[in-house]
Amino acid sequence: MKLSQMFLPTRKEVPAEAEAVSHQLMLRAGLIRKVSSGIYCTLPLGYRVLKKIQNIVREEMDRAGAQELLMPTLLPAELFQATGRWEVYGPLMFRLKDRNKRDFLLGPTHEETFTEVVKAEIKSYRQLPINLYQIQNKFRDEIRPRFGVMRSREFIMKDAYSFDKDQEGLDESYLKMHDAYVNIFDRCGLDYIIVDADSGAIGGSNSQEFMVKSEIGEDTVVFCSKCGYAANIEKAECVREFHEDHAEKTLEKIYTPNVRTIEELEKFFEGEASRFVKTLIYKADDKIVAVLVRGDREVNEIKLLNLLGCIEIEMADPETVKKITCAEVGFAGPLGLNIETYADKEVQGMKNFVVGANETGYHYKNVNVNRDFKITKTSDLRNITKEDPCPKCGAAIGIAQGIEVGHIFKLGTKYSKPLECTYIDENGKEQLMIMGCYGIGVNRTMAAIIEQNSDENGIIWPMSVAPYQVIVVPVMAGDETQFKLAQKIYDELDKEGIDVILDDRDERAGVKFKDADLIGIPVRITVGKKASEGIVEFKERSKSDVEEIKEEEVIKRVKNNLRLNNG
Ligand code: 9G3
Repeated sequence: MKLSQMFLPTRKEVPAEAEAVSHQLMLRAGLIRKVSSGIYCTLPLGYRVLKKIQNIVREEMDRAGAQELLMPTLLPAELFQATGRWEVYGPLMFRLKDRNKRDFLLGPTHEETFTEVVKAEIKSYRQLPINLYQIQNKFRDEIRPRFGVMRSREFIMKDAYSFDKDQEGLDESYLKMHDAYVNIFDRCGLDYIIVDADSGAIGGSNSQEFMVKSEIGEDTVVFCSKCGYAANIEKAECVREFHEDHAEKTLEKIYTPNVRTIEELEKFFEGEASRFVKTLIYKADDKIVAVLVRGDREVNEIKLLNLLGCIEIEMADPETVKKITCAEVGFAGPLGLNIETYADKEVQGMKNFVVGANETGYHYKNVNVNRDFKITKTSDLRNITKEDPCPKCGAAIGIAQGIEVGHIFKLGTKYSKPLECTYIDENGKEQLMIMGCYGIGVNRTMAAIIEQNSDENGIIWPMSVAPYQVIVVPVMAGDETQFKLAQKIYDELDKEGIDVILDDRDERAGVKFKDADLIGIPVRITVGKKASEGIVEFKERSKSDVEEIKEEEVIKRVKNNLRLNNG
């Protein structure tokens, strides 16, 4: 490919709306362009990377015995109505009607679709196990698309579904997928950890996430360097028991004008945040509930979601809070609330604490559970903190941000049961198939690779996914000797089947070098003033040193480099 002919709109300036490095670089390096909020087009250079990632996924999935197929993205509502997911996913699901006013959706995931197809065609235990997968666009109407393709409303997912006779079979299929994912992310050059994760609304027994450590990761990972425990904070258990056994003091209502936040409460009452209990009002699907946690804690919304068994929760808006508590935000408390009240188990163990009085300008002090208000249910509802012990071995834990690039689930009969996906076993008895499902975010994987492989000059593609493996740069535009030698080297590399690009643009050397660094091609062959002596420069994007080599050595050096970098 010649750069002068390539549709490669690189940009110098960093777009204001791009916060994440990968988002900035994907725009500047001409890999993607935004079409609408959370909707991107992938330009030629970016698409070459996506295809390489998809091929790595394909090779490893096929090697693990999975079979690729392609489902429609346009799905009939009946599929999701059969599992009750048509209603519950609410605004997250893109819905539309066809010309006959029939309900359809754009597929956010395909459990139902795969299960229906397998149910229709597989009858006997002899046909099991089977693992089917696709690489296809998914649609989810995210509330807050952000970080470019990291959280978008249309994205490419590899989604696989395994069907087994029994639990042991699923355990085997799951392990094969686990190992395939290790190969995939290793070959993509990613530094990741595998964490226990919440299975959420998708349900099923347990799941694991493949997390790429990055400070812009939306997920928070808890890990113990002593015992190897690693879990998404959504799932990490707070195991420390907490119990105060002071005598219960008399309840007092205190005038606390304009004291709303925990900090203001700490100043007013000269106590620390652990003496207060926050009352947060949540909208859980269409129910309003109160959630209590100690003043210095955070509600873990996934733990809350699982406790309430609903699909979507969000903090109630100020109007609702005012209506429910008859007070401005900041004065909410559990006393006299006639809504379900859920408390983190730490609150259960507290004595004589402070809460809002459900009256603007007032708080209660010396509040005690049971005497002053009832808790509907107590549960571990808070986020683990660095001060908490490892849930597994009690040692100190670490907490870091991560980007989820893969997620594998043991589903059991979560979908085969409602859809009656059964087979006839060895004894002629009808049995439910036991399922697993396995996802990889392809665009997100590309962005995560950039997050972990870039510097101030741009992207540093690992050879295995680089859009081109070599860029040949003649330095002096218009210098016959240099252009001829550059063209010769380009042709030889091309003939060897190496992905090579020639920067034949009529540009200054500085611009060419800057662009080569920005788009992150792993190897640069520079043809400069020593071209007349048959000498060129060999430079790796990931290293600073530049080596002069004879033009006859180029093919060998490049092939050597590809071998070393599993290109
Ligand atoms: C929906 C909508 C959004 C969703 C889902 C369903 C996430 C949904 C979870 C999964 C689980 C696995 C197969 C591949 C691996 C991940 N967002 N999930 O089920 F209707 Cl609108 O997608 N699916």
